[in-house]
Amino acid sequence: MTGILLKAIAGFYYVEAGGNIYECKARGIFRKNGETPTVGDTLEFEVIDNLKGVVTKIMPRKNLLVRPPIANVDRLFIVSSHNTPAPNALLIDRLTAIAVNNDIEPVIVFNKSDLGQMDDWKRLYTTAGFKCVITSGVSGDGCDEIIEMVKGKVSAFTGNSGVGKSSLLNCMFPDLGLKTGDVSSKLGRGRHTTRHVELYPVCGGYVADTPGFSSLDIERTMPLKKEELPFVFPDFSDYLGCCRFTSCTHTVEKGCAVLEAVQNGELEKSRVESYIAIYNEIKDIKEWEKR
Ligand SMILES: Nc1nc2c(ncn2[C@@H]2O[C@H](COP(=O)(O)OP(=O)(O)O)[C@@H](O)[C@H]2O)c(=O)[nH]1
Ligand SMILES: [Mg+2]
Ligand SMILES: [Zn+2]
Repeated sequence: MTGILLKAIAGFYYVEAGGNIYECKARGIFRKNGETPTVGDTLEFEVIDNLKGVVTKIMPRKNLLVRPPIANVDRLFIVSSHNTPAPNALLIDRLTAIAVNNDIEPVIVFNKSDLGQMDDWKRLYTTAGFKCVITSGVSGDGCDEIIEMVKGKVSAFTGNSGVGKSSLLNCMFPDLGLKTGDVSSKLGRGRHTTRHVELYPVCGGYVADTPGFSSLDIERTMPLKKEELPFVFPDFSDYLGCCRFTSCTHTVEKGCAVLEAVQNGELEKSRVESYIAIYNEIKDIKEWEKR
């Protein structure tokens, strides 16, 4: 049998196949290989008794995000909110870069529309070529649009604590009953640091509510080469190859087509600022590791 891994708890793997959930153990070979079945994996397993089984094989992955660990993601919903906390362009830009680098389609969500308008944010990222949705987990604004995008796909929801990821998922799929809360509460702090990830089957697709990626996790576990960075900014593509120097890093150079596009108002300044910030971090990590 083959199925999709929904959650892994204490050595048990819960695999969905044909509408059933099988509680599986993994064969020792995985430990020897250094392979770990990861939520989102397609697994081959043998049924040993009713709804119990043994995982025998991990099918090849389309992609693998490391922290939180989740495999085979089709769409990454990058959630920000009107306030508490307000959108952070650098974080959004990091997450879109990770998504593009992993062959995942990013969708940028601006939540809590009941608290104020976020049209400028939506315009910025729509212009940069990304799908954007304005939502509210309170009024239900934009939820239909997201439900359409979730159908038949594996989707992960990420973004800072408190932006309303769990509330939004509950609003769309009330059966999930995810915990939501006040970020500043004591309980909230502990809960948001968890790395537990679970996939929930919803309308022919699967969604995961993630605790979010910290920027440290991104730098350490999903390294991007600085040479590859321009290519995970899809809005830069028209300008790449048009700079005066073929070795242009698009950070400080004279005759840089990317920097000129910012001057001309063709490229969003904040996008290029994020690019430069990430470029400099990557460069520094590389140098630090060489020592
Ligand atoms: N006004 C408003 N508050 C929201 C909305 N979505 C979530 N919240 C509140 O924001 C806080 C954090 O929500 P939660 O779903 O736990 O955020 P998460 O950490 O991203 O999962 C809670 O107090 C929610 O009630 C929304 O669309 N509008
Ligand atoms: Mg949450
Ligand atoms: Zn350049």
